[in-house]
Amino acid sequence: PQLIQREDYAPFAWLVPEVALRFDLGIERTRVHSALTVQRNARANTAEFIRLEGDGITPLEVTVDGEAINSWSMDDGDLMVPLSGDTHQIEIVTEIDPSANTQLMGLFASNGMLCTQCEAEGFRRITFFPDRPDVLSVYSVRMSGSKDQFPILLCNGNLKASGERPDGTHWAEWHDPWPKPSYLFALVAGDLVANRDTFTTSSGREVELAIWVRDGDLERTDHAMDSLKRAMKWDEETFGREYDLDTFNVVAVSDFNMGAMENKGLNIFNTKYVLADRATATDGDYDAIEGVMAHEYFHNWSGNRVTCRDWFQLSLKEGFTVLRDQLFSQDMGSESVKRIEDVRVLRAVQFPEDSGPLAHPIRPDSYREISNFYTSTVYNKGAEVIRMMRTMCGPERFRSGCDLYFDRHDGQAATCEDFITAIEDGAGLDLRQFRLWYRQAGTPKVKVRLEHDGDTATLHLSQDVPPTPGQPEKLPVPIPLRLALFDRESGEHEGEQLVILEHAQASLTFSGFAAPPVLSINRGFSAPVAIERDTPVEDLVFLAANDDDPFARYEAMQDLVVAYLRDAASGALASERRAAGQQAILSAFASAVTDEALDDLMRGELLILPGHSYISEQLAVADPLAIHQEREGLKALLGSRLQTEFAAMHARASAISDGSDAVARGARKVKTQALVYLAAGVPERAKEIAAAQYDTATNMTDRLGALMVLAGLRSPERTDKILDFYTRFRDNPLVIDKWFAIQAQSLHPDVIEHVKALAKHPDFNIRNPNRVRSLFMAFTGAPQGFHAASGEGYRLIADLILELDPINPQTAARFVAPLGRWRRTERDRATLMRAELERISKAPKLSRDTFEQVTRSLG
Ligand code: HT7
Ligand code: ZN
Repeated sequence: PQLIQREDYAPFAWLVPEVALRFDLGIERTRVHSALTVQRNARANTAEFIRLEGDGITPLEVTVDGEAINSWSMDDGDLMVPLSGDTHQIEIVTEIDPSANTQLMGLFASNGMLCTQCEAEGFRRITFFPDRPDVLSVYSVRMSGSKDQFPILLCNGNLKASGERPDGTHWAEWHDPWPKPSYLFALVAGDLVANRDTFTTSSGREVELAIWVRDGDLERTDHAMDSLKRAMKWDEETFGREYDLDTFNVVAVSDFNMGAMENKGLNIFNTKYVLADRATATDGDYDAIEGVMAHEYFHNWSGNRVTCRDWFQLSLKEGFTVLRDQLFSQDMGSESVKRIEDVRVLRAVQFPEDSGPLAHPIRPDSYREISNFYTSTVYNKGAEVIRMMRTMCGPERFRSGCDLYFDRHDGQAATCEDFITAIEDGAGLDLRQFRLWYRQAGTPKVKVRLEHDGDTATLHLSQDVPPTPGQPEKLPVPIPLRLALFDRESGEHEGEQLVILEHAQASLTFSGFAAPPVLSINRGFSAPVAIERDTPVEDLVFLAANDDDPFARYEAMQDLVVAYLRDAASGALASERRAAGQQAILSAFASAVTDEALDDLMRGELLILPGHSYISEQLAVADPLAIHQEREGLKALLGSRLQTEFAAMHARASAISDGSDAVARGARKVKTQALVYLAAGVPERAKEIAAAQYDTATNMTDRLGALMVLAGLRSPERTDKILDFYTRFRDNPLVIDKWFAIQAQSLHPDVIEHVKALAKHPDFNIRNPNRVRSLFMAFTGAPQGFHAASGEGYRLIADLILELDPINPQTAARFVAPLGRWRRTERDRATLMRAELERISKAPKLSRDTFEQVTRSLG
């Protein structure tokens, strides 16, 4: 497959100001008539042809200016139409079979309904078109089909007319006045019901809101609707962005490759991010729905009104929109807890990506299949990079920069460079060197050393951006570090400072410290970097107890545990240091459990141990089983030594009444945390408490928390509750996804056997991405199974990739990354992982998606 390079960008030779589409809808046969008004683009090179991209379709008729032509040709799936004048009308007829579309890209059938997914390059599977984001058109669409089968017909924009015919069909005409690229096109046809509401915008326009679901799911859409209205209001207040159509439709589908899609005026969502009630969705699900609902809505400006010039600019819309949804969720709940959660995801997913074979800059330089670049780097690191700009100029100036960006580029397909320039101009920042964050991959490492002499503390900082594939040499990047120096006696500091480390090294002096202060650095995680510091254990204990920045307090606890587990897992911990490390961790955890000044949501965060992947990141080459055993050993130690405290915390939290407020949510969070530690330390006791929590649960958070703990234990309660859970929820696919995931990611020693059996369960369906992810992606997070010394875990994932690739390549390719970490894994396992990648690479016919990921991973 061809390598597409950022440097090769050239504007398209033609403009397509208007598109008229006609769909005769059928599950097995949909006929598409498309009429394009095309004009020569004065800003591009002239061409004698127009290339209209196609993927797996054939033209049944082609006319130019009303005349059928035969002079068209096909080139690699694309339709080439010769054109001699400056303006033409091209009409093309295609026919597609949505029921055969297992890739879920383009027009596909899901549970008897028809829907589309066009980002990034799905529109070309519907009709021939310049399927690139810099071609913006005004769309008029007429849809028709059986009224029985598809009583609801939805498309982008506003409904203009509708009607019925005597033959049992009906039709609807939609018009979207906002020029948009083809990736934002959407249609839905099906038997759906709506939760309807309205929103009055700040300028007084009333917008009709509707969330469309299957009959029976309606009562689980209220939280999604509330989240949408909160997001609309927040975007007006915080970014001055108002909605711009008369209607905003959201449709939930159960077969979907990603979380959701921001099509103009017609967002399509994975049911996972729409449906919730307390009995079937966890607190985490509620938060995710709020976040994704906001994210897609925010795209209306950051993505739709201002879109991307080409797919290399993906982070322009995704990084910015993730930042916007993160800030929204911070404002809706606990700012510090949300920040900690976001950093946890970044370090668990993006840091490993940045240090592995798939590392790429937030603005990549090349790709073969763009779907492979919808990554944590583009999304989450992209958001961190923009967050740093905000940190450096402050929220008000950042807002001015964003206002300028939206004003300047409204209606355009823009670049990351355009965004940076607008922030520079609007916020008054100099971002010349900062642009390197867009060009360079790799997580910068910042070494920190604090010296004390007389009354002066000197802070030595140095940075190093590690080499990544194709980028052996790196330049220093500007790194904004929020820091404070604490007086040990008073436990206070004299104010926080923002230091920008611009060069490879810097030393800063601070006077007025008669005794060595305690350094708190990268507070609030002001920069997405790895801090390397030899902080004495007593300083970490001090910060864990005293830091007034909640993130830094969490970080001190994490550092304490990470240093211990890193050294323990690499066999570098002599028994004395081991005992001292354990003691420090025990006392930090004991104070976190009992500190009355902490709220439970924050307490729950402090009690989460650093994840397996983050600990692996600390080691050049990691032994996954050693990390797993040490981590479980530490949990057991904490669970047995703090058994009384955890049991008391569980009992206290259990007495807090059920609800959706922060207190009740915090209580649920620490209850599960208590169970996690008790299960590791005193399993017999934990079984009883967990079984009781399961039986008396009135909400999914409690029930699933208890089940998760039981799933890792050998016990009759495990069998009993797993069966009970299935029986209770067998009719709810989203809950059955949880049932698969809980078993696949469990700590149980027989997890591989469980996964093999679950893959044969009648409810397993390889065509449903949610189900595949809940079984197999969850399994890659069970180190004792995925990294089994026999290599069976790796084999299982490789087999899945090979089976799934012809069905749904986009989803299959996502499973390559866990195998791709072989270089950073202990030698014997590395050999096994590599062998599986090679086996995949030899498959006779691999998709572009999987081929690219496997090649990069072996490279
Ligand atoms: N912008 C959306 C991306 C997306 C997507 C990409 C490739 C294949 C399927 C997809 N579904 C949605 C999601 C978002 O970031 O909002
Ligand atoms: Zn997005």
